[in-house]
Formats: sequence, structure tokens, C-alpha cells
Amino acid sequence: MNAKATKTQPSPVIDKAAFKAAVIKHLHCTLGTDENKANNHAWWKATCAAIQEQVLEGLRKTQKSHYLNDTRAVHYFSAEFLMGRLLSNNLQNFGLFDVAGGALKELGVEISDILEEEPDMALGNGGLGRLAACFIDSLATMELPAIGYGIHYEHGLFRQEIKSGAQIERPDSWRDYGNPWEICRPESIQEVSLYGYVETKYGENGRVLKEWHPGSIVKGVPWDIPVVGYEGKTVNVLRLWQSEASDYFNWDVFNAGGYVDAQRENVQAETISKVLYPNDETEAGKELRLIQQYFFCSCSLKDIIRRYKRAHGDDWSRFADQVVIQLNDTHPAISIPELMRILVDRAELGWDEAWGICTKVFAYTNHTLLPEALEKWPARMIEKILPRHLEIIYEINHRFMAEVDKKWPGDNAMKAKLSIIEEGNEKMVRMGHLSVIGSFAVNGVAEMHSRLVKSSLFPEFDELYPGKLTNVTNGITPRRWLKACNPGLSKLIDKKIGEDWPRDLDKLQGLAKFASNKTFQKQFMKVKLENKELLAEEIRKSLDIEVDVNAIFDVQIKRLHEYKRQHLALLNIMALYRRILENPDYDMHPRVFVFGAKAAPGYKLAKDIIFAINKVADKINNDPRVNNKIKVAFLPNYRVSLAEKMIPAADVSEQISTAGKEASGTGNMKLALNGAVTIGTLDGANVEIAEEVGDDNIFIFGLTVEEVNELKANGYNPHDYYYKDPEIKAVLDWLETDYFTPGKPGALVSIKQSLLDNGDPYMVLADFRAYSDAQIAVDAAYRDKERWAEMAIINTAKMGKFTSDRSIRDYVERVWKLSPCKIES
Ligand code: GPU
Repeated sequence: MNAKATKTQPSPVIDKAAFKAAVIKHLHCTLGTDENKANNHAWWKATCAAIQEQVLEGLRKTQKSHYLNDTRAVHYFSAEFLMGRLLSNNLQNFGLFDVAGGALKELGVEISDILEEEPDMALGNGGLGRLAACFIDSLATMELPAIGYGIHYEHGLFRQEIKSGAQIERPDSWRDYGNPWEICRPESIQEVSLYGYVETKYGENGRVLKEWHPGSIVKGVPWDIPVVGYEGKTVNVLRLWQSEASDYFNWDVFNAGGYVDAQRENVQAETISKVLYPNDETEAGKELRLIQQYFFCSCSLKDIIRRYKRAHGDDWSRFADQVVIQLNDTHPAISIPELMRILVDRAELGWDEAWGICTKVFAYTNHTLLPEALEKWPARMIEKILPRHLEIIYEINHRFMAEVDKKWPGDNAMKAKLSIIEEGNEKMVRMGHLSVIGSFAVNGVAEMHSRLVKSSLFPEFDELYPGKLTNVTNGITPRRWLKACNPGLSKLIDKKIGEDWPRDLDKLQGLAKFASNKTFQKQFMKVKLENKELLAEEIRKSLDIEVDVNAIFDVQIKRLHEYKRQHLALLNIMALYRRILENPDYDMHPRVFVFGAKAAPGYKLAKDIIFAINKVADKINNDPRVNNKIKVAFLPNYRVSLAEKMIPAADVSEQISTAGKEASGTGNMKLALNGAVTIGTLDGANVEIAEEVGDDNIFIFGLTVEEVNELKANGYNPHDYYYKDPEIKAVLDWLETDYFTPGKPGALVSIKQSLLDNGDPYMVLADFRAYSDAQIAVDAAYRDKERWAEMAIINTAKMGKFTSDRSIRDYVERVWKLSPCKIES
């Protein structure tokens, strides 16, 4: 019998007794405690240490194999990696989850309690950062040589508290009591220069040499987080850089008598990796943020070059064969002039040779069309922090302008449009243009988004560089987002179609033929109900709200943003409430609206929307006239580990962005994979989800991109909807009263203002009626239990396309040209 063909689950590398012994050993020898004294935190750390033994063994073998095979590798540069918790995934990937659970049980400890001890690694804001985490999971699983590069933020995304309905931000301290996964690598410290000036010198044959005299030097200390692939063969690394003051520089200042200044430099250096900027899809324009970007890019490039030189010395001719760097949005775009600087100023390559290398190494992913998210840096700021880089950017642009002139001779408007430099009151450097020009491939993150990147964001670049712009639709790792977070459903699927779907998600297709099977429908919906019970318990504990598990669980989880339109959902909830108050017999299936969302601390309207949701929730949840038909639960501190509890319990997935605004979305994929039915607009990856599940198994509503543009062009006036639709008027007027905020009339008025006086930029009112009708259709559909179960099963069955393994396969084929590397034991 072919063992390979039948073995589907990762086979445990050690047994229960050995695992138990390892946990005890670490309690004693790593933590200095014992079985009687240990609290859950100590048990958690000891369990991590026990599995980390396996992880590090895998890491060592992987690094050795990659080195011996001199592999080409992808380097994923990202300012954000939203990893969440690692213990459960690492156990799963080694096939040790049940072994560990059993071992701990014998020691009198529940594994579920231990898992809850782990703080989330929240080094990201939302979708972009979580995508990076899913991608490195897939890369390791597919045995591809890869390294993630980012920033070792001391504080990740803020912890959200809700006080009297309003968001309060508290610092996140994920490492306060130590992180059992990370390994500090002082042997690979790098130095990064900042500020100062550039000296022009003349070398042999009149060659112009540029020397940057930095005003400040900081140290980058690498911390490695092992990334374990499914079945634990490849263990790649996520390398995160922490900033520290570099010793000798400060001593110079110190010796000159500037003790206070020396101290200040110290603080400054450490500030660089202090905190993640909490803005999602808004470019902050802050000096420290540019320094953060440059800091991690410079460290990472030097790290890559050190590794390359170890194998190839000073022969640069093979660099682009060995190294590909994926830029996760423009946040790491400063890497392009940094690599040019290293090649031209340091390695003394000619410009053309250096540029030839650069443009074979970089590839760029665009994640948004929103103008406020397209990074632009004042040229003056770059000049101050990175004087040499600004010169290089000008040189790149100068040569690029010549190319533009060749293609469109004498067309100055075209030059102004495509230039890296935006002229105006203040000269700005467009990082998107720099990224397109400096990369060999550019991709959007869903079919529709990539089409819009080509047709509306970069149409001229598409003409200039045919074939450079392409699509790679996003994906999610099914290991975390089904196998680990939804054990009930996973086991049911295992029984029905076998156990190899976590590696080959198209296998889920096999469930489709059972979608109308009554027995399977019952089993599937029983798991859903159990997951709803768990979430109901969470809602009770966290909010003291009782919800009925037979209600429809309607879930909207994502960053709070006007374009994502949480306020559209809110208006519909208010409309339902009004209908019930007007007609106590209003016929609807009970529904629980569950929200999770953080607002950027400086985003006033987003915070107002959170406040409004909570105030409306208070009123509805405590109004006996509602008779429990509606409950609203805003769960505070939405994060990866909370998503893992909410997603398995969802019946309905809210994906209601204004068409053309959500580049892809990935929560939409996670929810559908766990059997939630989508109510959504034709936006981002919703379009592809609809293609996969079919029109009968999704609720699509609202304006299309074309209709949005047409309506805008014809002069959209939200007042038309306000005056024509009495329910819209009533609901908006309601916001102005003190009904939801007793004694404080006007507390919710900013929402009404944005939707009327401010012109409703995201066309909430234009889509309201269509949304509300679609929700009525959802309600009707849910009442047919069998039909609903069939829809839910079809959703799970048809999500194969959205595994991040497929995204990575697309990148490998279309962009990276990588081969897997078998790990020798
Ligand atoms: N996205 Br740009 C973020 O989460 N943050 C950002 O700063 C930018 C984009 C998201 C997109 O909004 C979302 O549609 C997409 O699925 C995700 O990136 C991953 O591509």
C-alpha cells in the first residue's frame, strides 16, 4: 500500500508521554516552577516551549536545506504582519494538537484554557497585515523558500475598550511577559543611516561618486518568528527588526559634552519600532512613519545581501536569479532607491547595471484605489531624512521621463501625470509611481480591483509596460480559518470527504453533492448551532447580553471605515426597529447583529459610527417591545483571536462596501468558508465568490461600479433619497433626536450630516432600499431551514479557490518563478 497516498493528517512526531515529559521539563527548567504552583500562563509557556523544540528542529533543517541547495527565495516585505496566536496553529501543523490536549489533561489542565493565555501578535491593522500572515503560512506549507521581513513593534494595534458606547484606545503590550516563539539574532544586527548630507566626489576617469554622511545611525536587531508549514516540514522565518541606539554614534555626541543630546538620540532610535501606526488605508505623512519604512527596508536589504554574498561573493550577476522581493503595497517602496544606493554608491556598479538588477528583483502589490491611501511623501521630508535617496529618485524619474517622451513625444501633460514627482505648492514623491516603475510586476488583489488598477489608476503605465500589470486574487489559509478555528466543522468534513482538504481546498467540492442530503444538512447545521452557542456565551460574558441561538447570526467584522458602510447596516437595523414599533406583529425571524470593528484613533466619523451602533444597541436590547426580534452586539477589541470565535458562528456575512472601493476583502472568504451566506455588493472578491457559489447562494444587491460612476457623473444628491423614501427620512431624523442618547440630543447627528450635508460620499442612501430589500430576502430564505442549510453547505463547498495556497501558486507562476525545496532530515 502506498503510505503517502493514505496518510492525510500530519502524523505526530512525538507521543503523549514524551510531550507530557517535555512540558514538565520546561515548567521546571525553563520557567522555574512546578506542576503544583504553575498557573495557566506558566502552563501556556511550558506548552509553547515543548512544541518549540520541534519547531526549532524543523527550522534548522530548513535553513540547512535552503543553504545547501542555494535556493531562489521570495522576500515578502511588509510593514504589517497580523499573526494572531501561534500555539494552536503550530500544534495543528505538527499533528500534535490532540497529543498536547491529552498530555495536558493528564496534568489536570484544559488545553482550551491554555490557548486563551496567548496574547495576539497584532502587528497589523487589518486585511493587508492578515494577508501577509496567511501568505507566509502558505509559503511554508508549499515548501517554498521564503522569508517575511517587517518591524518588531513594541506595541501592536491598540486594544479597544468601549466606555459608555465610545471607543477608548489602550496600548497593546503583546511582549510584556515574554514571547515564547521569537528568537533574537544579535549576530545579524544591521545599521541604518539617517539624516545628514551628501558629498559629491570625483573618482578615477572622472566618475562621480556620492558619499552620504549620515547625521544619525541606528541599530536594527532581528527577531525571528518561525513559520511552520502544515505537516511541519518546512519552517520558514518571519524576521522582524527592532530599533536600538547604535553605541558608537552616541558616544561621539556624549564625548563632545552633549550628554542630553545623546540621551535624546537614544530615545529617538528606540522610538522607530515603538508602535504600529493605527491608520488603515490613510497615509499619515508623518516623518516617523517614513523612518519606520526605511528602517525595516534597509535592514532587510542588507540582510539579503549579506546572505547572497556568503554564497556568491561580489558577483552581482546572479542576484536577480536568487532574490525576488514582493512589496506589500507601497509601504516598503523606499527599498527601490535603497537598493540602487547600495549597488551604485557601495558596490560601485554602473547605473544601468544596477537598474537592470533592481527591476528584476522587485514586484509590487497594490491594495487600494482610495486616494487617501496612496502614499505621497513631501520631497523636502525625504531630502531631510534620506538626502541621497531623493537624488536617486530624481535620477530614476529623469530617465523615466525620457522613456515617456519616447512613447508620447512632446506630451508634457502626460509627463506631469506619470512623473514620480507631483509638482505643486509642495513637491511630492508618489510612491505608487515609483513602485510601478521600479518593479517587473504589479498586481491587484481581486479580478475586479486589478481591472480598475489597469483602467483607472494606472492606465498609461499599462500602455507603456504591456503585461506588467496583472491580477492575483487574495486568499486565506484554511489551516487557521477552518481547521483550527472550527474543529466541529473540520471533523464533519474529514468524515465526509477525507482529511486532505487543508492542503487541497478544492477537495471541498466533494461536499456539494451532499448539500441537499437531509442528514448531512442536519449535521452541518448542528455544528453551526454549537458554534453559535459558544459565541452566545462570549457575548454574554463580554456584554452581558442574552441572545437566542435560533436567531440569525448576522456578522459584520472589519475595520470601521465609511467605505465599508457599517452605517448602512445601522440604518437598516434602525429601520427594522421602527417597523416593529409601528407594527408589533412585524414579521421577521429573530436576528442578532454582531459587529466587531476598530476605528483609527483620529478618524472622528468612524468613532461616531461605533458610538451610534452601541447607543442604538442599548436601546433595542432593552426595549421589551422588540420582543427579542432584534439584538445588537458590538464585541469590543476585534482581533484575530476574536475573529476565530465569530466566524464559525455566523449565518450571514455582511460585505456591503460601495462598489469599486473594497479592493478584495478576505473576511468575506473566511465567513463563506465556514458556511455563512453573504449579503454583499458586487465589489472586490465578492464578485468571484458569487461566481463560485452561484447567484442562488448569495444575496447581491446595490449599485455596480458602473452605476456608481454614472450616478456620480450625473450629480448624486442624497437629499433625493431622503425626501423620496419616508423610511430613510424617518431614520435619519431619528438620529438627530435624543431617543438613543437620552438628554443629549444631537449626539449622533454627525452621521446624518455626513449622509446629507457632506454629500454621502459612499452612497449609503443610494443603496439603502436595495440593501433593506435584500435583508428581507435573507429573512425569507432563512425560514426555509433545508434551503438555508443547502446554501450554507454550498458556500463551504465552493470556497476552494480562496485558499491562500492558490494565491501563492499564482504568484509563483506569474511573478516569482520559484521552486519548492524538499527538506532533508
Ligand atoms: N487594505 Br492599502 C488594508 O487592510 N490596509 C491598507 O492600508 C490597504 C488595503 C486591504 C484592502 O482594503 C482589502 O480590500 C484587501 O482585501 C486587503 O488589503 C488585502 O489585500
